[in-house]
Amino acid sequence: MCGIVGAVAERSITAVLVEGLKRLEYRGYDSAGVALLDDQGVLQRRRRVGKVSELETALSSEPLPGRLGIAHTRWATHGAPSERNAHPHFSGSDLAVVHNGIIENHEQLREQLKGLGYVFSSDTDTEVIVHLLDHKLKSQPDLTAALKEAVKELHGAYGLAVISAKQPDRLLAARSGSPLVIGLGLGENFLASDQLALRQVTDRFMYLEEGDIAEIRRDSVQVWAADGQPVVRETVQYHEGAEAADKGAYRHFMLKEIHEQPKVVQRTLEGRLGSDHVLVQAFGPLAAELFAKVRNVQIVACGTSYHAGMVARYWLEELAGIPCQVEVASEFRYRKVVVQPDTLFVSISQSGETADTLAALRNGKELGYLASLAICNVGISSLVRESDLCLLTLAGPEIGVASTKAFTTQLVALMLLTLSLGQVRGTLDKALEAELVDELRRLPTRLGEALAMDSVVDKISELFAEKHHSLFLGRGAQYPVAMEGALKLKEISYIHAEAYPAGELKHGPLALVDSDMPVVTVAPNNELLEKLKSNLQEVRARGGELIVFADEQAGMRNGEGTHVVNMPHIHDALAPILYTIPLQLLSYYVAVLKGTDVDQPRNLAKSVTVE
Ligand code: HGA
Repeated sequence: MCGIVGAVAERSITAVLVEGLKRLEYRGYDSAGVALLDDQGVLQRRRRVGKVSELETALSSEPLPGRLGIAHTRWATHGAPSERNAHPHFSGSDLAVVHNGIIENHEQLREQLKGLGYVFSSDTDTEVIVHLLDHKLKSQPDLTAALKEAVKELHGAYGLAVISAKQPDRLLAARSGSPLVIGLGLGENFLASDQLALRQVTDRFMYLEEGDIAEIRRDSVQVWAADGQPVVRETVQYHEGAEAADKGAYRHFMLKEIHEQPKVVQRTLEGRLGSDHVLVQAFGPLAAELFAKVRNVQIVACGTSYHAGMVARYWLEELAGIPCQVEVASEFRYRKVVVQPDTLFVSISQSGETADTLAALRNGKELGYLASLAICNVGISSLVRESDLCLLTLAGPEIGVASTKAFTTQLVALMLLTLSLGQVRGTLDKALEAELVDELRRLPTRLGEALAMDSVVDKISELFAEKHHSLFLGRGAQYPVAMEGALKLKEISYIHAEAYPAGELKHGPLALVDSDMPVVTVAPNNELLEKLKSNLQEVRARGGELIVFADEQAGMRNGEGTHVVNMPHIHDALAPILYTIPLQLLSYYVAVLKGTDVDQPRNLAKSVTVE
């Protein structure tokens, strides 16, 4: 969501802050701002509505050099996106704060602070933090000590960066519920909400833990843990190629990430497959013992990750014979849940910082689940750290807001989970496991073949140019694939799209079908194909235009109002992964045709770290 960057150095760090914001812009982008201490010791800020480039333009016409500074890109939760609500927020002229997260008791604190004479200049929850800190400084003049006092009164989630003109030797950080990482330089140090923002200046990082407060000076870093005791956090050297944040020859990050799928799926499989079985140890040393006890699976996730969970439900029940429930995290976290004995709690999130999923995991831990497993793309995320087991999807940084390679690698990870559970519990036929392991090895090649249809799908996208609504249909494990296809189209082209299990069509949605309603269908060659063909006849009979992605062996032909795209043949169990590809390409090309902001669609943000 919002991005934070901070620096304390001997050189002017304005360019470092702006470059850091640009690298984080994919997470939230309604406004941006920077506060710097200039050489006269005056704290100054620039804030602009819109993208970081607006701020950059403002800074080039009115430069703002400084050696101590904080910066922010905002995705509003409290108060409209406007310049007065953009961070950094000030108290008086000496104290500045940027914040990721939500302060839940902001109304009560605002009233108290108003009573003390503070005047508010924004509608944000964040502004209470800076005035509260200023108030604490009156009785406790040391900035670090005052921050420790102030955070005790904050309820909710925060990642904070703080600077003061009166104590210009330090940059402060506080973490509770929103990630922060310190970047270690030589004679200069940095802070960010994601290490990606700092890859240009360092490859050494120190990740703050929940409840940590850090005092960052040019030549030292001191951290205190939640219990107030000094603590040393490990320094990690980061090796992932910095080029991941670059779109190379591609027009958009989304297209680049779609085309990366064969490579990242390959990477997610590496080291996890034996000759004819899945290596259960890939889930950690405790996995085999725990998996043997599993009798049920509860999956919790949001958005695209939820669709991955829905596919996994078909797999877990069909292939491994394990009952499975799947629920969106924002519902699960507030519901009274009855936990079946020996249930494995599985959370899925690209970032591992998704607020609803994290809260569901934390609640789940109180409810008596057998163990928790995170399927996640970020190894140092809260979700991974707080789960008993994890399997990382090795998709690399995903910059496009609409998730693509994170989804397919999640599916691969969930297939590995299905096969592992079936293997350990003895409910999966050994020959079938060996066959699927073989198919998984071939999957990157199959995905490459599906990607080769890029230009065919580009042509089909023209059918959507003037359309406002569409339907996506699938049966069995392809139903969640249809849901994911509809979500992608909504997210980036703003066309209303709904997904239905094809058999449900005649129970209502068929009433919507006419020549203005394209109907997209995924049709692998399985036992449901004949039934699906009948469903498609129902659509044609009402004049609906059909776009069918069908197995080359399914015998489906182009006809009037029916556009068939032949897909490479694949084992039915892996079809959901393959059929995702043309739907991603379709939404991408429709969005390009409509001229929308593909990588940063309106109203959305990457890594949803607020509730
Ligand atoms: N609540 C603050 C920060 C929002 C945020 O972290 N978004 O991801 C605001 O609305 O400014």
